[in-house]
Amino acid sequence: MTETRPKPYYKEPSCLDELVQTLTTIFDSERINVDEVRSVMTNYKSNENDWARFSKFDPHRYTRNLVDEGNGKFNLIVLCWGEGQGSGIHSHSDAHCFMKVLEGELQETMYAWPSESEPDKEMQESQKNMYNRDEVAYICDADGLHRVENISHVNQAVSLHLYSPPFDMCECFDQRTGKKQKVKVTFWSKYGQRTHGQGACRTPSEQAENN
Ligand code: 2CO
Ligand code: FE2
Repeated sequence: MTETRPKPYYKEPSCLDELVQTLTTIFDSERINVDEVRSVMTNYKSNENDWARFSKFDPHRYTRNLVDEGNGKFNLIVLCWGEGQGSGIHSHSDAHCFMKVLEGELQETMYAWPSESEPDKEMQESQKNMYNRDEVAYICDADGLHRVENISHVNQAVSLHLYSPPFDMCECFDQRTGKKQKVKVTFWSKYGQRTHGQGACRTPSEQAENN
């Protein structure tokens, strides 16, 4: 079949506000083209002046800072990763997940979903990817699970995440057994203002401490 819809052209966003506007236009439509979103996010060139007000670090874990709610269609979030901080292994609640590095470098380790017929088995790593400034990663539940880490001991990292549809629960997995637990994900700040949530996809030991 031939494609009848003309391919829309989105000019390079010159700042974060322009990126938000373009994303809002794209997500207004029912069908999302993953490559289109990825290329628009890649074309925005990270400028700290745009995102400094969302960049907030916590000494204990990475933070999630809400930038925009995309007219209810997506959440755009700045995540701040201190040296050595990372997430547990998690899913994405049937949402598209785009992750663009704004500063530093992030390592993504992907895992296959644990098999229900083989409980208590160590989870299988399927891929490791490094992402540098301005690169954009994509994952959805059909691709598997991941953990994201700032493995640097000297540099912080900051990333911009788009989740569509927005979600506030995800599943966290224990690497050794594949056992999962539902976790609420919240925001460390919203629109630059501090909130009082914990905020992260937690590792199993963090969950044990707080639950
Ligand atoms: N999904 C994690 C979170 O929103 C970050 S890893 O990149 O998707 O907390
Ligand atoms: Fe994730």
